[in-house]
Amino acid sequence: MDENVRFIYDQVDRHHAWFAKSLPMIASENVISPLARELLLSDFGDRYAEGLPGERYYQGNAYTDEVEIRVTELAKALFRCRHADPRLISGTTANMAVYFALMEPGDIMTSVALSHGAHISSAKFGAAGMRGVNTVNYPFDVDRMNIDVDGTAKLITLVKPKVAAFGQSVFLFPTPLTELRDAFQEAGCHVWYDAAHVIGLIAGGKFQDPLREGADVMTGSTHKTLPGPQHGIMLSDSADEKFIKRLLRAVFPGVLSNHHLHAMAALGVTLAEHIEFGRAYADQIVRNAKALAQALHEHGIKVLAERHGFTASHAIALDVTAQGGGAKVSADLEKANIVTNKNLLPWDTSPVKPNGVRVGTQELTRLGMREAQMREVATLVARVAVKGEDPGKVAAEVASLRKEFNTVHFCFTPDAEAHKRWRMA
Ligand code: DSN
Repeated sequence: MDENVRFIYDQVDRHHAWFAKSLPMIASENVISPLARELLLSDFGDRYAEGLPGERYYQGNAYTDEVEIRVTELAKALFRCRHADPRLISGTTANMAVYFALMEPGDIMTSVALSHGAHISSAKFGAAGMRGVNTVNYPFDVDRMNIDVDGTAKLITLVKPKVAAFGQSVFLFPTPLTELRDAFQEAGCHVWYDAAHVIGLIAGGKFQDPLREGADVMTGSTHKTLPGPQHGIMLSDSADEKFIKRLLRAVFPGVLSNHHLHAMAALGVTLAEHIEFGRAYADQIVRNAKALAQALHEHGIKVLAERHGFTASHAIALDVTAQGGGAKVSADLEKANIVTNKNLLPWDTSPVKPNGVRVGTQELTRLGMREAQMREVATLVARVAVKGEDPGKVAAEVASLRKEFNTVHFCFTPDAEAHKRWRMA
């Protein structure tokens, strides 16, 4: 085998072996189901399909069109909405499409600040700023780890933004959209909810229901609490055809040419699986997050929003200032094969030296772990982060815990004959 090819295959093999004995707890990741994964290898990934089914710029889309129509219907059913666009190739691309559809350079958008957990695509130096959009941030209630409702209502009424944007990457509690309805009306603004982190919880009937609470448009990635392929989605329940047309045109030709048909097909499987298993999955994710937070708190780690039950989502935020800071703790945990990320806390002043660690339970839940395992995970984390034990020693116990949890749950069982028919030999 060519040396470069060998090298790349070797690294991927090593990565697989590493993750098989690790505790993956990055809040933005997940593992795809076997049936969905299989589709990522299909010939759909070699094809082009610009535009909408039946109105393509390429021939050869007979079956990809059928799939896209079905995936769109599944998304509309799961999210109970009139419009779904499964062509977005990522959450950030979906967000860029919102900027193209609803904002012009110079417009004002109100949004959550980065230090309060917002995503980089809403930042001045991210996609928002690059579209020329001026952002004004909401006041934040650090104790509740949520926007301050009264201050936010006042700000929206005063600033009258073109778009009021919501959504976070450290997304612990539902956004009080209903309470802000009057402010939206007074400002005459569009309401956009970036659901990337919590979209699987929303679909599973947990967290909140933004499209019923005042959001005109909801975007998301499809590989976090919705455990699908790395892809994106845009949803709206608006009955305004002109508004939907603006969204559609912003997706194509705005931010997309082709749209990664293999991932779109895999997303269809994920949506079908979430219709079947999503409620149970979302419920267990949140239970696990609460159990993990409580156990870490009992081990002496400062978990944010203690007075409010720590979290209502898949994620928890740890203040590890006392343990040496986010960079040190996440690096030490990685040596024990516990994979997390350092994260800014609301009061952090240096983005390169954050004092937080963000943790998510969606992937461990997908692997079948429940509250009892969360308590074991908390003990392993504390042995490294609080007691300063040798991470190498802890890694052996991480591997032994992981041994019992190595299959993907909350998904259909593959039918060996059906799904391997078209596979290349
Ligand atoms: N930056 C990702 C996260 O980890 O939240 C989302 O794109």
